[in-house]
Amino acid sequence: MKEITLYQFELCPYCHKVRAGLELKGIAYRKVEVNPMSKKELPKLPEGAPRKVPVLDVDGELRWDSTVILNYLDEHFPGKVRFLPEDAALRDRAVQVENWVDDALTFALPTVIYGTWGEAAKAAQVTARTSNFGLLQNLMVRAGGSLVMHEVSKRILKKRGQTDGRAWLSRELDQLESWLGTQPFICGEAITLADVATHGALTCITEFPAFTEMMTRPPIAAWYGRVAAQRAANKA
Ligand SMILES: N[C@@H](CCC(=O)N[C@@H](CS)C(=O)NCC(=O)O)C(=O)O
Repeated sequence: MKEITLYQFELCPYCHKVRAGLELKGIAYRKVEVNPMSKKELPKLPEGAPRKVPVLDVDGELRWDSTVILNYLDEHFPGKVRFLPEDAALRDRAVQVENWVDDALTFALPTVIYGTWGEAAKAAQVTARTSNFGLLQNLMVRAGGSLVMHEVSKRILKKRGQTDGRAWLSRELDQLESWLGTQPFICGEAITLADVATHGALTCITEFPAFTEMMTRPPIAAWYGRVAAQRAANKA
C-alpha cells in the first residue's frame, strides 16, 4: 500500500478539496498541519514550486496544487468514484465548476471565516485544536494567524469589489443552486470532480455561522448531506 501524506492548513479550502478527493476514492492518508507562518513542516520542494499547501507526498513523490493533485488521484487511483465523467459535456461542466471553486468560492470563503473578529477567534480555535503544534507555536499561530487572515480577508473583499462576505457567498451559492437544479449531484446522477471540489471547499466553513446559513437552502443542504454520506461511506 502506498504511503500518503497531506501537508495542509486546517482552514484551507484547497486542502479540503484534496481531502474530499482522498476520502471519496477511499485512499488512506496521514495529515500534517503546517504552521502558516513558518511553514517549517513542509517537505523540501523543488525549486520554483510555491511554498503553499496542499502538498501531497505519495511514497516520497511530491505534488502540489489541488487541481493537479485531484487529476493525479483520478488517473492513478480509479477507486470508488471517477472524478471526470466519460461524457464530454458532463466533463466540461465538471471542469467549469472546479474552475468556479478555484476562482470564486475559495476567495469568498476566507471572508466568512475571518471576516469578523468573532469569526477570526473561532478560526484560531479550530486551527489550535486540530494542529500538532507545541504550546508556544500554537499561541503564536492563534494570535498571529488570525490577525493576518483578518487583514487578508479585508483585502480580498476590496480587490473583488465586495463589501460583505456573507452576501457574496450567498450569491455564489445561488450559482451552485442553479447548477444543482433538482439533480442529486452537480453534474447529474453521479458524483464528479464538481462535487469533490465544491463540497471539499465548503467543508472548511462547517463551524462558522455562514454554514448554518447555507444549510437553510434545502437543495444545497440535501446535496451537502448526500456527498458527506458518500465521503463517510468510502473513507478508508
Ligand atoms: N492554486 C493552489 C492554491 C494554494 C493556496 O493558495 N494555498 C494557500 C492556503 S489556502 C497557501 O498555502 N498560502 C500560503 C502563502 O501564500 O504563503 C491550489 O489549488 O492548491
